[in-house]
Order: sequence, then C-alpha cells, then structure tokens
Amino acid sequence: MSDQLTELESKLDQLQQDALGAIAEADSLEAIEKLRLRFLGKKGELSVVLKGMGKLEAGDRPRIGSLANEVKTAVQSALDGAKTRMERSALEAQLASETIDVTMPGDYRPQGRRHPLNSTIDRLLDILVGLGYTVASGPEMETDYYNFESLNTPPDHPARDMQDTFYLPDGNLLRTHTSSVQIRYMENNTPPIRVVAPGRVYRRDTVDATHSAVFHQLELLAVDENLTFGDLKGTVKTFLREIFGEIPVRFRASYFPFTEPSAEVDVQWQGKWLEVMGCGMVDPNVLKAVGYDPEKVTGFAAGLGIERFAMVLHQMDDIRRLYSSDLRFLRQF
Ligand code: 2NM
Repeated sequence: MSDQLTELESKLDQLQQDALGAIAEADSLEAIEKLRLRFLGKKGELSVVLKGMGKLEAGDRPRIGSLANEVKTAVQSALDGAKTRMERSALEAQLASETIDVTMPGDYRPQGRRHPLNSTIDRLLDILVGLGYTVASGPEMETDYYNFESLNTPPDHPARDMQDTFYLPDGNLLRTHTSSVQIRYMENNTPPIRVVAPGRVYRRDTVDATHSAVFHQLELLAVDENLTFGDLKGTVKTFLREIFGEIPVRFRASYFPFTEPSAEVDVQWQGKWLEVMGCGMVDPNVLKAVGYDPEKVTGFAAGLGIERFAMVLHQMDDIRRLYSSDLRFLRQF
C-alpha cells in the first residue's frame, strides 16, 4: 500500500467525520446549505481531496474512488436527514404557534341593539310596506310653502303662530309635520299614489313627560280614483289591528287644515281609550296645489306620533327617556 493511498484514505475518513460532526450541529437550513457547499461543492473539500488521486498508482484509484463515493453518499444522506429534520421542526413550530384552542372563551364585545324609536318606526313601516306603500323622505328645513301654504294653511291660520313653529332667520322653518314630504312626493309623481313619510319634526312645545320640541311623525297618504272615507277607515283599522291586535277602534270628528272631513282615531288599550292618530280626506285645495284634478282623484291621509306609539307599546311614562341615552333604559329593549 502506497503512502499516498493511506494518506488519501485518512483524509477521506477525516472529511467524513468533520462533515457528519458539523452537520449534526447545524441548526438552520442555511447552515446545512453552507455545509453542502463546503464539503460536496465543486470547490468543496471532497473535490480538493480527490485532486490528490492523480498521484496514485493506477491500481489504487478504484479503491479511493469507491471510498470517495461512500463518503460522498454518507455526507449527502446526513445533509438530507438534517434538512428533513429541520423542515419538520420548522413545520411543528409553525403548527404549535398557529394552533387555535377552540375551547377558549371568546373576547367580550359589548352588544348594541336597536333603539326603541327605530324599532317602532321599522315595525310601523313594515306594515305599511306590506299594504303597498312606498317610503319617502324630505328636508327637515322647509319653506313656508311646503310646510303651510300648499297644505291649505293660509298665512293667517293659527297653526302658523310663532308660538308653534321654529322660524329661521332667512324665513325658512323647521318642518312641523312630514306632510311637506307628501307634497313634494305628489309634485313628482302621478296618481295612483301610496306613500308613507316617517321623520323628525319640530314644534315649539314646552318639554314635559309627553311633549318634546323634536319628535317623530309618520304620515301615510293615498291618492287614487274613487277613494272614500270607507277606504281610509279600512286602511287605518287594518294598520291598527296589525299593531294592537283585535281591539276596539273609534273615529271622532276633528279638524286639520289639510283634510276635510277630518277625524281623530282612538283605540281601547288596557281598558282606556287612547288617541293614537289623526286622519282625513285630503282637502281638494291640497290636491290642486300639486296639480292634481280633485274632480278625478281623491285622497286620504293619516298621521301619528311615533314616540307616542313607542310609549304605548312599551308602557313608558316619560317621552324624555327616548332621548336620554341612559343605558339602564336602553338595555331593556
Ligand atoms: C295628519 C292628519 C291628517 C296629512 C295630510 C297630508 C297631505 F299632505 F296629504 F295633505 N299628509 N298628511 C295628515 C292628515 C296628517 O296627521 C295627524
């Protein structure tokens, strides 16, 4: 055995030992790749050792060749094993960190709910939409024309009193009812009409348990050929039955500038007669104001205070609770 042969064999042994030792201590995929280049790369240690093969006698070469192959295979499989180990532990770490414990209690989130005024509006609208009515809205700041003049309420009418209406410096006003929305709707549509206007209205009332300067109204309006007071009564009774169930309803003669005849509607609720809405046949002057021919079409309208409905339905005794944002109150709904 030549000296060169023995030297090469021990170099290869040493290389394998060094490689396996280094691979065992590698702690990242990058470190493993570095080791692969260091030992097995084109200019790696194995190549360097094999360069010494040229000095060997021809008969010794196969022996070194096969030993070199064994070393190469051993180092390569150590590298592969380390790589697999590394990838598996990275995956395990990822799985551990991303695991969701579905039995953990959830975060507490404060739960909001609909305000009783809004749920009342929705309930009333649902019924009327079911009867074929379209929901409309309009401005809260109005002109004298849309709030009064078009509604058969001339300048000397008591409803125009400064005591009742919030007038703005420019001569406009805050609407005192949503009838102004109905006028605007009629101006832009032709009969047959079925429309309901819910919304905020303003009156210069002294605030107490049953009055607020800002409150909400809902008004419905139908205009068509041959509509009668009978149609009005049928609609109002159907509407009230949907809300209160089978209870006595009565119509009392009343007065509004924009309807003739006019009536107040009472329901017998928990033993007492309660006034719940006003209504009437639309005055021909109102129909004329929007360009309709009162000889061809008639109309009926009704209006109600939404707060009042909410109070009756929820047995509330003070309207101001609806505006106070007191959670002890609001949480009850
Ligand atoms: C009410 C009572 C009676 C009413 C009238 C009109 C319009 F625009 F058609 F003339 N809209 N709403 C009306 C009628 C409102 O509220 C108590």
